[in-house]
Amino acid sequence: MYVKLLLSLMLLVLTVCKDVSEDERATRAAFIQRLLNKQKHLEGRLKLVGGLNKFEGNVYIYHAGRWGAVCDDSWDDAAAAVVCRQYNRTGVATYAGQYGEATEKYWMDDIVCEGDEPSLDHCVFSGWGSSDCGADEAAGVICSGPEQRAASCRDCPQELRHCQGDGCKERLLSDILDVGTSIRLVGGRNSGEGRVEVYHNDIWGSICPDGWTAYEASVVCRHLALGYSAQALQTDQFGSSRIILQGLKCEGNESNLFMCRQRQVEGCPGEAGHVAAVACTQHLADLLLDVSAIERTAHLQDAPMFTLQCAMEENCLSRSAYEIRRTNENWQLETRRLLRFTAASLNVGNAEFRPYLPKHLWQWHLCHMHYHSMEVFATFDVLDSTGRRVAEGHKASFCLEDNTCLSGVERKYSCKNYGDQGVSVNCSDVYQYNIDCQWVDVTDVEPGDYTFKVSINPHARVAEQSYHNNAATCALRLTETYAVVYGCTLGRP
Ligand SMILES: *[C@@H]1O[C@H](CO)[C@@H](O)[C@H](O)[C@H]1NC(C)=O
Ligand SMILES: *[C@@H]1O[C@H](CO)[C@@H](O)[C@H](O)[C@H]1NC(C)=O
Ligand SMILES: *[C@@H]1O[C@H](CO)[C@@H](O)[C@H](O)[C@H]1NC(C)=O
Ligand SMILES: [Ca+2]
Repeated sequence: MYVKLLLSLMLLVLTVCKDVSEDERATRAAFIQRLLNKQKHLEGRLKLVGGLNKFEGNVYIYHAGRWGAVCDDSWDDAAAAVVCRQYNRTGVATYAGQYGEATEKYWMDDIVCEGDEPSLDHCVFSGWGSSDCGADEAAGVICSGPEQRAASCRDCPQELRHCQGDGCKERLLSDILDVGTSIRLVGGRNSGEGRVEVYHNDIWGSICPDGWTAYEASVVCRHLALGYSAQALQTDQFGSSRIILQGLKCEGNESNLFMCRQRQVEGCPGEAGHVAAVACTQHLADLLLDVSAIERTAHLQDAPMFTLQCAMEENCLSRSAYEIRRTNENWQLETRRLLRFTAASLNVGNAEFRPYLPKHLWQWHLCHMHYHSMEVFATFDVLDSTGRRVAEGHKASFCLEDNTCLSGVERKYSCKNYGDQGVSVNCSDVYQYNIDCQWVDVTDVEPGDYTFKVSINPHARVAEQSYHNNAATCALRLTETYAVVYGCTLGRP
């Protein structure tokens, strides 16, 4: 009986299908086309859900035909800046489903942005749909104010050469603060921490938390002879006072705060009551990038793509490689041109360098069979004479370990077997040129003279004594057949 019913149903379906007229088929095709167009149009689009207005809420992103949520692991204000830029606003991150639980599956997780990306999917993340987050881990943003004019200068290069207009004017702090002014820490649990106050026009006041980074905080600790900055805080936990200084910008190597500069900014965005604060310490790690190892080992390798599958999974190739894989049946036989080099960093500080993510958030990388404890430990860039990136900046994830140590020092950290990760004092973390992903994909770069820049701990996520030994800026000559890297100098990322 059921079988009979089923058969007649199938027959019915078959008849219906067969009877579709040309017209109907055309209508359907047009419908599907419209649907596809809509999907294309929406791809990468963001929406904010659950807030009081359209400028706040949990973040949802449209990809491959559906909306998906974003998980708050690694979510921060840099990511919020990318989201809010699409509303021409500045923003701060919210966590843990502040605007309700995620109502869609997670599309993105472990997002790490620098803040200047054109859209969220240009940030580093774990891959579409790859997430282990619960519904209560939805990431959100609060986008505030119309973005100030000066905000477009947030990434003004230190020398400001490329900046024009009022928003980019800078002056030395010593030009605007009273001669003999001092600075102090207030409200801390000990003399090494607190909110930072400066004295001006007969009052002590606070510093705007917007733009307060490890670099400014380092200078404050040095200025007060309190050692190094372990944390740059934007907080009200040490109380607050009227903000009288904004737009502060330091290189990080100044010996006192008055050698820093002030950018002209309008207003001081940030949470009410929050001010710039710092925690200083006498004990901190300090990675020193080995520039001679880069010069000594840099060379080209042409590698067939079938040997690069792991690398592709970890986003170590430039975009054209993925395009080739998508469009070319024999993509495995295509080759990529890789600029390989060794990156080694010695901890010359007086404390261990530890990853900023706690162990339970480390990511297992199946391809490379180890855990990554920092999403972005190093960046590799090839720039042309105008400073434009010509090879896609590659943000390498790493496992950190003691590969070699100075004599008399014992190796402690090892990536194997979910071991603890870090770099001990007087030990080096070494990424040999022959390790997977230890390269820049220069396949699409024309022969010529370029600048090659390697930076470790580029966003100062882990505090160090100095950041001016974390980046190598080198000359790169690329020919049809070989590459030379020379004249490297050490500086700040
Ligand atoms: C943001 O500003 C740009 C340039 O001023 C403008 O073209 C764009 O429409 C603005 N976007 C929104 C969402 O207001
Ligand atoms: C700080 O470092 C920059 C390079 O990043 C350098 O030009 C400048 O002279 C240094 N300043 C001090 C005070 O050492
Ligand atoms: C690290 O090496 C320096 C220079 O060789 C030495 O002065 C220092 O005591 C060493 N520190 C440790 C913890 O091994
Ligand atoms: Ca360093």
